[in-house]
Amino acid sequence: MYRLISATPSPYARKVRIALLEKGVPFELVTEVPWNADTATPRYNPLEKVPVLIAPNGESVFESRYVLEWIEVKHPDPPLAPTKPDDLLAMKRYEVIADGACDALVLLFIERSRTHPSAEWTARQKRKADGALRELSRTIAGRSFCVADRLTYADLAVVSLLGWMRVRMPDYGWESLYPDLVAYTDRLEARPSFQSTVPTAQVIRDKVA
Ligand SMILES: N[C@@H](CCC(=O)N[C@@H](CS)C(=O)NCC(=O)O)C(=O)O
Repeated sequence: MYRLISATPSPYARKVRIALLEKGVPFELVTEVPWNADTATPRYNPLEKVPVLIAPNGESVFESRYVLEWIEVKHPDPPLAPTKPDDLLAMKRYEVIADGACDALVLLFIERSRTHPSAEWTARQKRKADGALRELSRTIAGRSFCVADRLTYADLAVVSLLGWMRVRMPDYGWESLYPDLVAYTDRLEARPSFQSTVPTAQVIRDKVA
């Protein structure tokens, strides 16, 4: 049986959880708080981040986009990547934007936890997230799926980003700016694999910044 080292709010881990559920691959969910000093995460990933997928033979696979590629190779059915080359590239572009926005927002989230957050750093990361959301709205508005009229890793990435924002940054204001993104993400959030992985906050006990 697979084991997935995950964190309840993690947008990166959520993509992997949804992919395994959509493909009907059984796994044991191991929940960690990767920011805490006593997390087991470094035992499985030298980069000390979740998600980490541990295969039945003990192999550990980390870095969410690589984990998804790995799953797609090992468990191709049902496919979550398009076959047409241009659709594949379009899917990857969405993943880059959504994961990049997550990266900026996680930095912003950590910065907010400092006693004296840097206004410059905060503005820099927010600018990136704002730009990503603008681009996602421009390209997704009115669509049911990002590419190829069916569920792909692009949708997993975009919905995981927006779901994380709802939990960790409820004051961000993207929902009033981008009603098209709300309609898109709410439709997908109704799928069982998305419903059973809705993010929840975790308390980070230790000082990390
Ligand atoms: N690029 C990584 C990002 C993963 C990531 O940043 N995970 C966060 C949780 S949401 C984490 O484990 N952070 C702990 C740390 O950076 O020390 C991926 O896609 O897997």
